[in-house]
Amino acid sequence: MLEKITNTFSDVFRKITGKSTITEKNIEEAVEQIKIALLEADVNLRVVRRFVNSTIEEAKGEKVLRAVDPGQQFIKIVHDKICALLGDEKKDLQLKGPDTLSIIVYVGLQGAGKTTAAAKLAARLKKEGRKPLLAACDLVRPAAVEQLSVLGEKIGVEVYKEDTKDAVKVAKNAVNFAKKNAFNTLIIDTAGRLQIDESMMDEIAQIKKAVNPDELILVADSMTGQSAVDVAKTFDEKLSLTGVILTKFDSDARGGAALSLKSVTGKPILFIGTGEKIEDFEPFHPDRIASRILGMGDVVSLVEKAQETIDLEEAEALQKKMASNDFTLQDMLEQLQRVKKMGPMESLMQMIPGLAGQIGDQDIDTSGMKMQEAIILSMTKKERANHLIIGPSRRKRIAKGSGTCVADVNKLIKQFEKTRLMMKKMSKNKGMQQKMMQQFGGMF
Ligand SMILES: Nc1nc2c(ncn2[C@@H]2O[C@H](COP(=O)(O)OP(=O)(O)O)[C@@H](O)[C@H]2O)c(=O)[nH]1
Ligand SMILES: [Mg+2]
Repeated sequence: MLEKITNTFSDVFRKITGKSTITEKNIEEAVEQIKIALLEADVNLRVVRRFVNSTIEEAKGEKVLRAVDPGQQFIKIVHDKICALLGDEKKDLQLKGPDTLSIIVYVGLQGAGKTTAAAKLAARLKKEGRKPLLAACDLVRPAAVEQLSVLGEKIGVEVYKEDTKDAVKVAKNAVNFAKKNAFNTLIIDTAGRLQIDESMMDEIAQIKKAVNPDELILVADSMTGQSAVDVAKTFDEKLSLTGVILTKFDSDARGGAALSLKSVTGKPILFIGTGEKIEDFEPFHPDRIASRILGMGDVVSLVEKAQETIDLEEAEALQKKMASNDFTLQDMLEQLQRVKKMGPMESLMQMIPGLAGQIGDQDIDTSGMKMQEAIILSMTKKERANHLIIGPSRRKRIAKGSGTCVADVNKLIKQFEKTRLMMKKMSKNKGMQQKMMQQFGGMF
C-alpha cells in the first residue's frame, strides 16, 4: 500500500532533517523532489502545481527558516498540505436515525469493486447495530445477482432480488420491502459498464429519481489513478455524488487517485477497500493516510488493529497472570499467535513511525517468531505450564520435534525466563513497565 510514494518522501525528508539550518535553496530542492514524486504518483497536474506553489511560499516563511528544528517544521507543512489534499477531516456516511430507512446507491464502472464494497459496508453497518438490506440491481452482468446473494449469505445480511431486467423496478420494490420489514439501511448495488456510457447513466439517473438516496456513492478503483478521478468527475457532473469509496488501495503503490479526488471533484473519500476479504474495509482518515504517505507511520491505525485483535478480557487475564508470576510458556505462545493474528509483519511495520519507507520486504525476519512458535508447540502441556521440568533430554526431544536445534530451545527458554523475571519485578515496581515492554518486544 502506497510503497512507491512513501519511499520517495522518506528520501526527501531524510535529506532535509539532517540539517541544522535550511536555506531557501534547500526548500526549493526538496519541493522539486516532492513535485516529481507527486507526478510519478499520478496526481492531477493542476493539483500538483497548486501544492508546490503554496508549500514553497509557506516554507520560505520565518517559521521554517528560523525554527530550532527547521526540517521538522518543513515536514509539518508538507504533512498538513497532503492532509488537505486527502480531504482534511474524516467524513461519515450521512444516514438517518435507526427508525427511518436510509438509502445508499452505489455506482461505478464494471470491476471497480461495487458488489464487494456493498457487502463490506453491509457487514460493517450490521456490526454497528444497524439493520442493512442489500438490493441486487446489477441486471446487466450475468451472475451479478448470484455474486451478491453469496456474499449476503456469508455475512448474514438479506439480499433483495427479483427475476427481471428492470433495475429501476427492483430498486423501488427493494425500498418498499425494506420499509415493510423494518430494515433501516438499504444498499443498492447497480450495474457498471466497461466505460461510461449513456445507458448506464440513464439507468442510474432513473434509480436515483425513484429512490431518492441519502448517499450516492461512486466506487472507484484506486489503481487506475487519474482515470478514477476522471470517472468521478463525469459521474459527479451527471448525477451529483455524495462521496467516493476507493477500492484496491492495498494494491495501489502510488496514491494518485486519493491525492487528487477531493481537489478535483470536491467529494470526500468515505472508505477504502484494502483487500478482497469482507473485513478489508476501513473508513478513510486523511491525517492517517498522510502520515503513512510521508513515511511517518500510522500509529493510530496500528493501535486500533491491536485493540481489535487483543480481547479485553484476555488482556486482563494476562495482567493478572503477570502480577501473580503465573506467566507460562503457554501464555507466551498465545502472545506470539496474537501478534501473528494482527497480520503480516510487513504491513504492521509500515505503520510504525521511523520504520516506514526504510524497510523492504526482505528486511523483516518473521522466521524467528515462527521458530519460537514451533518450539513451544513441540512441548507437552506439562512443559508449557512449568518450564522448570524441561531438562536436557526434553530439550533434545523438543528441538527434534520442532525442526530446530538444542541451542534454539535453550535460547527461547532463557528469553522466557528473562521476561518472566521482568514481569515479577514489574508487579512490584511500576517504573519497570517500559523495560518489560522492550523485553517483550525483543522476544519477537
Ligand atoms: N485487492 C482488492 N481486490 C478487490 C477490492 N475490492 C474488490 N476487489 C476485487 O475486484 C474484483 C471486482 O469486484 P466486484 O465487486 O465484482 O466489482 P463490481 O463489478 O464493481 O461489482 C473482484 O475480484 C474483487 O475481489 C479491494 O479492495 N482490494
Ligand atoms: Mg458488481
